[in-house]
Amino acid sequence: MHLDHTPDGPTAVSADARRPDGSRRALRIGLGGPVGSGKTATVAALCRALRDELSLAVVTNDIYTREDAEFLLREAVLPPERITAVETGACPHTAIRDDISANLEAVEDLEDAVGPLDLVLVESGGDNLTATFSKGLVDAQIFVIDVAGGDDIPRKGGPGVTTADLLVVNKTDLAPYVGSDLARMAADAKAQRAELPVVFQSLRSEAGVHDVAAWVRARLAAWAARA
Ligand SMILES: Nc1nc2c(ncn2[C@@H]2O[C@H](COP(=O)(O)OP(=O)(O)OP(=O)(O)O)[C@@H](O)[C@H]2O)c(=O)[nH]1
Ligand SMILES: [Mg+2]
Repeated sequence: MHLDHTPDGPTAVSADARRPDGSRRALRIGLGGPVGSGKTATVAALCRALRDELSLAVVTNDIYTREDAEFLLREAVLPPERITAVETGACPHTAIRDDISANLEAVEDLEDAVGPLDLVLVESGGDNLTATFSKGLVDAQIFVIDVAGGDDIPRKGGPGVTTADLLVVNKTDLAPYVGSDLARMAADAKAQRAELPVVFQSLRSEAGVHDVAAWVRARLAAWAARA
C-alpha cells in the first residue's frame, strides 16, 4: 500500500530518481479505481492537456485485452510509440501492487525508446476500492471514482479512497440523473481523507481535466526540484 503522504507535498520517492545513466527519470503517476469510473478518459484528457508542454508516455493494464491502449491509440492522444499495454492476466491489482515487474519493465522500455520523459501515467485495470499501487512502481497515485457508482462510495472508504494522493470524483454531469448528492460525497471524502485533496470533475464539461492537470503540474514541479 501507498501510505506515506504529506497533505500537499510529494510522497516518498518510490525508487531512485536517477536512471542508470545519471539522467532524471520520469515522475510516475498511477491511476486506479473501479471499473468504468473514467480512468482512461482521464488519462486521455491529461495527455491532451499536457502533451505540448511535457514529454509523456502511458502504460495501460488490462486483464486479457489491450482495449485501453487501443482507445488511446485510436484517439491519437499521443504518438503510438508512447503508449504501451501490459496484459495482466490476473486480478488487476496484482500487476500494480504484488508483482510489478511487467509494469516496471514497460516504464523502463518507454524511457529507453522515447525518453527522456517528464511523466509516465500508469493506468490500472478497473478494480475494487482496495486497489492501490506499489510505491516501487509509482511516485503518486490518483484514485478515480464516479458519481454513478453510488454516492456512498466515499463514506465506505477503502485504501484507494482514503490514501490516494488525489481522489477524483468523476462524471459530476451525471449526478442529477442518478440522484447522487455531491455535497454529501464531498463531506464524506473530507472525513475520510482529512487534508488530502479531492477533485470533482466532469470530462463532459468545459473545465474537463483542468484541476487534475494542475495537480499533476504541481507534483512535477516538486519532483524536478527534488531530483
Ligand atoms: N457522462 C460522463 N461520462 C464519462 C465521463 N468520464 C468518462 N465517461 C465515460 O465513462 C465510460 C467509461 O470510461 P473509461 O475512461 O473507459 O473508464 P475506465 O475507468 O478506464 O474503465 P476500465 O478501464 O474498464 O476500468 C466511457 O464511456 C466514458 O466516455 C464523464 O465525466 N462524464
Ligand atoms: Mg480504462
